Amino acid sequence: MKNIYLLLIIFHMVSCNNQPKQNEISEAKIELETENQIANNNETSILTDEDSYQPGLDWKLSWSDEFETETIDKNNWNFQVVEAGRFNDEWQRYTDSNENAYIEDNCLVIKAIHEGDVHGIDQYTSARLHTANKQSWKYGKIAARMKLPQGAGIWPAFWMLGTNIDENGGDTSWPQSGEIDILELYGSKDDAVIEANAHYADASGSHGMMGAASFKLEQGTFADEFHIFELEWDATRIAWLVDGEQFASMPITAVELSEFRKEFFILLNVAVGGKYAGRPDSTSTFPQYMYVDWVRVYKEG
Ligand SMILES: [Ca+2]
Repeated sequence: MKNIYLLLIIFHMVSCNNQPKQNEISEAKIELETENQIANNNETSILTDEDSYQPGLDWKLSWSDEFETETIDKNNWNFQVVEAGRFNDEWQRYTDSNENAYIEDNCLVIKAIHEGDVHGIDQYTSARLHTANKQSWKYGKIAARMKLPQGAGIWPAFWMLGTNIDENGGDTSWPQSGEIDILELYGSKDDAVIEANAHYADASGSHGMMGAASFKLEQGTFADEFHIFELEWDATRIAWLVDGEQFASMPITAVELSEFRKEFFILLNVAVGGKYAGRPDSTSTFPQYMYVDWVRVYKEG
């Protein structure tokens, strides 16, 4: 009962701008009481904060995975099974084990496990899931509600690659294939900061990039609670948002940016260690979890 009372106080505090009508308050009270009962019945629930996400009036849902299936939907996702060191000297091994990626409480969970007693290459397992050859998109709003892992050497990402990349059966090598990083978090740097970036081949065919653009939380870390990460993408520009706040954008009309005017697929992974991630050390805690409540794609119109 105490919890319900507290929730009602919180509800009144957060809704004071909207001045809800009496019947709305009653409905909310019933809803909160129900939620409280569910929470009491399932105290291990990872969905501890409310999802009030709205994509905006101009956006219509065209695809989503809400992760409400019992197991990861193979119509959407591939497991990339990769040995340690293959990408960026990363220390983890990516497996297709349900120890490293699974559904829990209507979330996709990617779990980075430290298997040994020492830190170093091939001492960890994790997962890298992608939609290549199953789902791909050109333009729209690509969004996910996620709670991120943290700590030295931990490098989670929600990102996209061009469908023509040779790594997945295409005819084009990176970076000509294009890469859009919706979010990367470098636990060795700051667990309160995520970075956006985009990679392409410049006019001479060399690796070009937007350059990392950062978003820093005013308080806490991205491991504390769920946040909404969005990419808005059309023929003229790409923009990055956290919880509705745009923090980066890049025009893509230049001839050498044609990479970004074609189909991309989505990736979700948690890397451990390596050239960019830094090194796990005695301050790192394992296992580390990345929770994805949903991934949605909206079309404008
Ligand atoms: Ca969900």
